[in-house]
Amino acid sequence: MRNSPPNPHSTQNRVPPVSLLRPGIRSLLSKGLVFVAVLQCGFTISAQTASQAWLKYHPLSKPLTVPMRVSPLGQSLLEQTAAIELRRGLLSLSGGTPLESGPNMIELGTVQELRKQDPKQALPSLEQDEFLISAHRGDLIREIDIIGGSDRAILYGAFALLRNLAQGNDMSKVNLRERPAMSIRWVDEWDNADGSIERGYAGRSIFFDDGHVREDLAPVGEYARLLASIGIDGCNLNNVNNAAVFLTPQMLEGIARIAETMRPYGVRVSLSVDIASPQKIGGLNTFDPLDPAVKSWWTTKINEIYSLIPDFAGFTVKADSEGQPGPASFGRTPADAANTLAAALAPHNGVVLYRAFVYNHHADWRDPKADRARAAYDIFHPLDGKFASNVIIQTKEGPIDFQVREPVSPLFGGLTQTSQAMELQITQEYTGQQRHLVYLAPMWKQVLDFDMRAGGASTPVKQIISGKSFNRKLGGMVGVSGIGQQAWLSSPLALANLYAFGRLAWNPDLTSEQIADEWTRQTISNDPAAVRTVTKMLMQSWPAYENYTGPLGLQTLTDITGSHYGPNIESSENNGWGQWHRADHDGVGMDRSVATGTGFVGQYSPEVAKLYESATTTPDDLLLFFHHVPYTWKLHDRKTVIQYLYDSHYDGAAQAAQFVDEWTSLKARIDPELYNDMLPRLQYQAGHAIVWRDAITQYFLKLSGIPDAQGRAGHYPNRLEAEDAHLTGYKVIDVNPWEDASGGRAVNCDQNAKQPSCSAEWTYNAKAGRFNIAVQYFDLQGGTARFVLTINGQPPSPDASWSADGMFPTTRPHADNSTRHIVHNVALKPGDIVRVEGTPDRQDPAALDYIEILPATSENSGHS
Ligand code: GCW
Repeated sequence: MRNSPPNPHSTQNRVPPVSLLRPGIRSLLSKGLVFVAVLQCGFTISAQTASQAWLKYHPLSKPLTVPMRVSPLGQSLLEQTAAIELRRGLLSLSGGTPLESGPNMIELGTVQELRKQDPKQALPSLEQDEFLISAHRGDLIREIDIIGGSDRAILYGAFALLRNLAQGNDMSKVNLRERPAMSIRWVDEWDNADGSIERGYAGRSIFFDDGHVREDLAPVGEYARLLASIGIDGCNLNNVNNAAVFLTPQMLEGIARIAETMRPYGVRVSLSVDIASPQKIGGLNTFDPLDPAVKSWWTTKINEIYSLIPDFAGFTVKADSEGQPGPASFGRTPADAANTLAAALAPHNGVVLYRAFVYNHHADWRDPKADRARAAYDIFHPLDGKFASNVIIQTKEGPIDFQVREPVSPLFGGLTQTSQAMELQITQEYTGQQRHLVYLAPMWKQVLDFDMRAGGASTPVKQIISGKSFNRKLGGMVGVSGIGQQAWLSSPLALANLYAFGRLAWNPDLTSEQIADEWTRQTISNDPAAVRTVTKMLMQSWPAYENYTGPLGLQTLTDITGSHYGPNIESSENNGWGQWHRADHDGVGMDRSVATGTGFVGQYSPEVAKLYESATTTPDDLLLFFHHVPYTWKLHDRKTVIQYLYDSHYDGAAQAAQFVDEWTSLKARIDPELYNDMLPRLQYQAGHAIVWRDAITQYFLKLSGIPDAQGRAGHYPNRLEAEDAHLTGYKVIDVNPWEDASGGRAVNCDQNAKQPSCSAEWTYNAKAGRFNIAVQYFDLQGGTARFVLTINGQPPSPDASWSADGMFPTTRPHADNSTRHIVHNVALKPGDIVRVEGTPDRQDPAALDYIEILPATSENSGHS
């Protein structure tokens, strides 16, 4: 199947964000007066809405269990927002019941407001972002109070109430008191000023275009709603690379508009800064962080920012990393750079999130002691205690780079006198780029729950980053979000990751299943079968992806110098990037032990190091991250490493096929638009999982010389290779890397005027019957080739002709764009001529890998 185009935007619930309403309407809305009218006339300002994500508020099948009248005690912007959100949500959940005017009500207020109203009332003392929701029932009146430690907490309470109601929970006797575990709950955008997004897979930026802040900020307001609904309080707007331009006066004015748009939702903006800005845009001849002129430049710039954006949250810094300038150029440390910024931000309560992602990407791969995994700890641990109190060290969850599985970064246990945040990726850079379903919460949970045993005590990562373990005021979680104009994250199910990120930053003790369940109920349906099936799919998706990409701690075996998408096993080796797996003829894995390897293991506390130091005690799923072992090494269940590599890839691909069947089982139970949007994505994934499976199993078969005990790897009895076909016009090509194509080769149709199309023909000579025919081809960027399959000159069904119109990376045939189209239920008998005709278009040469004759299935089965 081909990848479907982006989701057409849903038109449900188009109500503009609070920030875009004229003040007059805003105040009427906050009093509840014109809300029905607003809902009805639709206000179609923004095509991109929060209702495309989880804020759908589908009408419930039962009557609401809470009063519909919402009465805020105060007038602040956030309290108004809370009232508006509640009215909007209740109206929609109740199926449009007119707003009540009787005595029953939901009352909103801060602790101070309530105290003012009734000085005798016993009130709890609440922290800044803490809320209490409680129900009171008298003889004549039902009331629900949402009390906040601040007006933002009231907004969080309002969303918590709606979240529960949307899941069908009875809130008539509610008594819910919550506060966020972490003070930093930020999303990072890697948006560029030109509107492109680094590692974004959902179209262009909602913030920037062509060097400016966009005129239309309606989607930004909708995004802020989404963020606030899960308790996210900060949004860093721009890419950590190439950030200097964002500090120009013209840009800052635009950023102030963004801040204004997000402010009604309590989301504060921050910026990534380039440490070389004083030189790049400030006209100085240095950016040495200890130079007085540089310090004063930053102070002036920061004051300018705060004069435009009084609640500006702070800076994120990537320095001395992957070509970005940094303090090392002047012999200064990250602490010197961070503290210079921190000093200028401190009077405004701003913070610096300094990224620990600092490493040498020109490492010597011939040096067995070189190890990128060591870098963060080696650089930052010695600086512990040297950072100003408003500096937070932001560390990626693992020591390499968002791979499908890594151990937890040892730095979390190595900074006991420094505030820390964990950075993770919501955008699926190394995990299938949203074309593959990968629910990441289980992966994040493993990190959050991992006990670093720092100082020999219980110190799970979640306690460290929430500040509890080492008694720090600041700390938290930062998610690189990658949202864009195409339905936020392009794939509807990928939004579960954004949701899960916020929920875990609020409460890292929630389980991934609970979060999947909540998300599904709000987004898809409360139907038990739908909830069960979608939750199951989500929970199985990361293990499945790990199985068919990089099991046993091999990391994602992807094209690391290119797209980071399809398989390219050797791209990790023989270069300075340090994502080495050291596979050779005898064995695989990187020795990071203290005794014989790079010594990385020694960066963990003794108890954790003891676990990883020996290959026999290292958990199987991280074995090859920590050790180089022969292919015949026995895992804990006695299976050999090589056999596990084969089995896991076949299991993972089978699991991906299963997702299609699970999804189709929901057809009658869920919204048809959602159903149809997701189905081709899952079908594509099932096909691409086979590409991954075959690439890695073929590769390790050849390298190890050890056959698959089940005879699958390298043997494809139902396949007819394009290079073996009778070819007209098509030319045989070598695919690079070879494992990306079946047998290492494919055929290309070079366009020329005399011959507008090419064909490959095979004579069928197995038993007669009905079959599915899978055509494996390469769908390149820069053109839309066309294909037709015929049997004895006739297309067997309407689905036998199709266009290669998917959106895949790169412009040469390899695994990134290898995809399959299945023609179902075709009658074949010996002697039949099976022919594929390819018509190239511009840069797309209609390249073909093979066809595969499979048992016939129904059209929407994944097992084809
Ligand atoms: O993983 C790498 C990404 C880069 C990114 C970098 C980082 C923003 O491939 O695109 O740059 O990490 O985190 O800084």
